Amino acid sequence: MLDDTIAAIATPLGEGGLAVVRLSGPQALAVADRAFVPVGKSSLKPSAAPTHTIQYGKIVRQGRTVDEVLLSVMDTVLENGARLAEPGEFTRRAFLNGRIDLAQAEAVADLIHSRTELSLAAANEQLAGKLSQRINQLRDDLMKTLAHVEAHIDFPDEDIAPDTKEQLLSRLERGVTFMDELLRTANEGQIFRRGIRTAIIGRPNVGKSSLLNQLLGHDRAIVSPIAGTTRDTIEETANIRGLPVVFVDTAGLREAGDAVEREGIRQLSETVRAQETDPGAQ
Ligand SMILES: Nc1nc2c(ncn2[C@@H]2O[C@H](COP(=O)(O)OP(=O)(O)OP(=O)(O)O)[C@@H](O)[C@H]2O)c(=O)[nH]1
Ligand SMILES: [Mg+2]
Repeated sequence: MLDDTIAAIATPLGEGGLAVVRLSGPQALAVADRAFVPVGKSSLKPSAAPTHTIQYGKIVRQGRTVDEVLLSVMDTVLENGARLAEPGEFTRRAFLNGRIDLAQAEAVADLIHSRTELSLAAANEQLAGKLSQRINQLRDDLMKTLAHVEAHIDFPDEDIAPDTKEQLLSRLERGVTFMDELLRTANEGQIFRRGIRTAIIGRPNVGKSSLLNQLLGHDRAIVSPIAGTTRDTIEETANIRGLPVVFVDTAGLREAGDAVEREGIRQLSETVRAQETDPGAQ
């Protein structure tokens, strides 16, 4: 497998002004030489370019320019026996080596999948170890308190400078406050991660799907003057002031006509029930 020359788009698929394409393997330079035409006096063809430099040129296909590109030749790690990392492998190693903890490892996934700027900021904070620091601080505080109490019980006659009742209480209260806050922001974290689910519910033909389309800014759901147009639930995420909001368009509520519509209404009641039991539920 390592003899293969492989190529992949390293940036996420979809719309975007820039893309990074990775090309590795023994034939990487030869392949790049065929596709890349250097532009300008100082640009070199890939096989002649020193590593860690950037060459300006264009990608040409059958005589026609496809795009302008910047090309960089990296060290030939794969040729020298390294294999391509599996998804998440670098993170797993960092975790196993103790370089990051579980909260940080989770943040890597959040970072990659973050749907809005705010989610991204939250994931970055967690990755930087903010959450871990605070939890470690809490743990230290509790251990200290426990040690004091136990020392006092086990060695009442020793002359250990005891924590006063006030000191103990204030430290415990600080811990409780912190945990309360953590629990409160846990909900927030879920929202950043998965979005707020919001069902659009109402009688048939009142404009539910039109509302969804307006909120999304494109025509996702079919709109028609016929009652009972929407039969399935339709889910789509919108970025509302930085928060990911998952809108669920639903079948209009009425005495269901046929089996298909009854199923749509059943799904709707399930969505609402899930929402009631767990606000962050997917
Ligand atoms: N006048 C007016 N018509 C609207 C408005 N919003 C939607 N409509 C029209 O109302 C009709 C029904 O709209 P939909 O968005 O399909 O309504 P719905 O609630 O999704 O309908 P069902 O899926 O059948 O339950 C369509 O003909 C829309 O063009 C509005 O604000 N004003
Ligand atoms: Mg509809």
